[in-house]
Parts: sequence; structure tokens; C-alpha cells
Amino acid sequence: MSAAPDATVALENPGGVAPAAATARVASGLQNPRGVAVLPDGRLVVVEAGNGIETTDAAQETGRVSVFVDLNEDGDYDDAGEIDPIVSQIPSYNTLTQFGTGHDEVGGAGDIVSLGDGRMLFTRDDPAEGYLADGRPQGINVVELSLESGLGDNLIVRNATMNALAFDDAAEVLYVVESGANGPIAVTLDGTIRPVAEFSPLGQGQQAVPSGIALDPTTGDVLVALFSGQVDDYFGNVLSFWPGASKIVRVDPATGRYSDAITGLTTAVDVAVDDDGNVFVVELTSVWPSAKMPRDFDLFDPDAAPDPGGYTRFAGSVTMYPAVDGDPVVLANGLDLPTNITYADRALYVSIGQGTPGRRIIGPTGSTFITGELHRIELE
Ligand SMILES: [Ca+2]
Ligand SMILES: [Ca+2]
Ligand SMILES: [Ca+2]
Repeated sequence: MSAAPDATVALENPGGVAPAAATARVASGLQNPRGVAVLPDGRLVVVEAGNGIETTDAAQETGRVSVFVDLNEDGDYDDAGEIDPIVSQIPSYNTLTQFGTGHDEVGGAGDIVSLGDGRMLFTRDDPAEGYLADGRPQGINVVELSLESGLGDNLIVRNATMNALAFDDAAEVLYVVESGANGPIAVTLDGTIRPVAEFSPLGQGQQAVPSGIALDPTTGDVLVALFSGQVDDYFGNVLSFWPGASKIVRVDPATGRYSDAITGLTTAVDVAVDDDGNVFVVELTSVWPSAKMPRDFDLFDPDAAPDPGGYTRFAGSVTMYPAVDGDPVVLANGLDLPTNITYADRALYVSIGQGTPGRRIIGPTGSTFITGELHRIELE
């Protein structure tokens, strides 16, 4: 596996070379789109974390899981009736107001996987839901969902936000990465949990926060995106990440042994693998962290200054790392804070636009607003 390209290459495309794949925006006006599952019949199931407004009125909650169908077959999901919510009113929150992270980052429902028979599993994250008798926060769970019977039971309840899921259909094992544990867990469909590995800290001693996970169908390995935890800079300021420290690790789930697969990344936030073992990495942004937001920033004030929200916007990318020899290929760049990637049937689905929907930001051509979008990258 080759080293990562220079981040400036991904951002600027020197020589005017266009990204090496056709990208189309297939849905817009979403509220923090996250995980995408592709059903056997080709329909998409898309999770939206919502708008981040914390409310005690369940009817006002904005997280949802929807089936996306291209009814008029024009290649997108923006036409009437093409987005059909199957679970709505899922709690949503903003990490800025909830935890003072300095980022305009919405939490709630997150990743989703299809089990291949109409059943799915997705993550929920509601810090306001309270605690179980044993002290665990009951709002952080993986829950079952079925096209036939709707929302099911919790498969597991955990202590910290679960960032991503991958499902091995042959073994019927779910792999989960959590922000509070620096390694994946394996979960059987009866809810039995086995820790798989625990990663060492990254290059500057920061936590190896896993943000994305995928199964390599050619080897049975699990690939994990390590985003980087907070780290001090030269001046003692706390940075959200350290450019170059982020990486993809390859884990053998049987032994827990792991090794670096792709290093030198800036903000690897999710990873996907195709049937030939080519690896696709989505980076949230390609440049140094922008200034953090004050915790009391009014995210819903239409007159507030156009703050990026802690991460430089319109600098995200998708890069392919060939399974066999070959240089990395930038497939898309200039994306506005992408968070998730899913591979299916020679296409990649990329979820874009983290932050408070409708909040004013500066885009490549001036003032604009945060909007959630789903992009599809066609592979050859
Ligand atoms: Ca359509
Ligand atoms: Ca359309
Ligand atoms: Ca993913």
C-alpha cells in the first residue's frame, strides 16, 4: 500500500487535473446525512443525525432513517416521494452545546448496515436519555430495524458514542468502533461482545480515535480509520487533530493483530473497500484545524458571523488506494466536511455537510449555508 499523497495535492489538483471519477450530487437539503446502507434491490437506506436542536418535545426531534428510491429514474433522489422516512423523531444534539467540543458537530443516529435480508442495524446516540441501573447511558445503542416490522430491540448498549459499523455477512458478525475505546469490538447477532484490538496512541501521543470501519472482503480483515484525538500544538494550544497523524490500520479480527495500511493522512473519517480490495478513504478536511467555536455561539442566529465550525470547510476528499501496485488516485475533492462513505456495486456514496443545517458559512464563491448532501462517485 502506498503512502498518502501530499494533502495540498488532494486540495489543489495542481496541473488542473480533474478528479479521476464522475461525481454527482444525488440528494440535497438533508440534515447531517451519515451512514448509507445499500439494500439487495439497490435502494438506499440513509441515516440523518438531524439538526442538532436539543428538545424535550419528542415530536420536534429531527433524526431519521429513510429509504431513498429514484422513482423517476433521473439518477437522483431529489424528486417528489423519493425519500421515504421509515424511522423519524430520533434524538439529535450538537457536541458544541452538549460537550463544548469547539465544533459545530451534530450527533444522534449515525451509521447503518444492511444484513442482506431486509434487516438493518443502526447506531443511536442520545446523551439526554438517562442511565440504566448499572450506570450505562441507555441512549447509546445499536438498534435493529426491519423494512417489514420497523424499529426493533437494542442489539447492544454501550458507554460511548459508536462511530461506525461494518457487517461480515458470511460470519454474521458486526464490527463496531467507539469513540471511547481505541479499538473495534465484534458483536454476534445475539449481542455477545468481544473486544478485537486496542490501538496504540498516534504519533504525537494523542488518542487513536477510530472514526470509520470497513470489512475487506478479499481477506476478512477489518480496516479502521483513525481520526486522531486532541493534541497540543507548538504553542500549547489544543488542536482537534494533527495533520499527517491520521491513518488507516488493517486488523485481523481473529488474532487482533494490526498494522498500518495507509499513513500520513490529515483527517481520515471513514473507509470503504471494494470487491477487489481497493481501499477508499474519505477525509473530513485537508488543512489545519480552524479556530474552535465558543460554546455559547448561537448556532441558530441567522445574523451570526459565518464561522466554519472548527474544521476548514470545502476541503474534504475521497482517495482510492489500489489493492495492488499503483499510486493513490484522488476521486473527489473540495467536499464540504464529508463524514461517511459506503461502497456498493461500483459506486461510492459520500455523505456531506456536517454542522447546523442552514447556518451561514463561507464557501468557495462566498457566503452560503450548511446543507446536507449525498454524492455518488461512479467507479469504472
Ligand atoms: Ca429522481
Ligand atoms: Ca431529480
Ligand atoms: Ca462507512
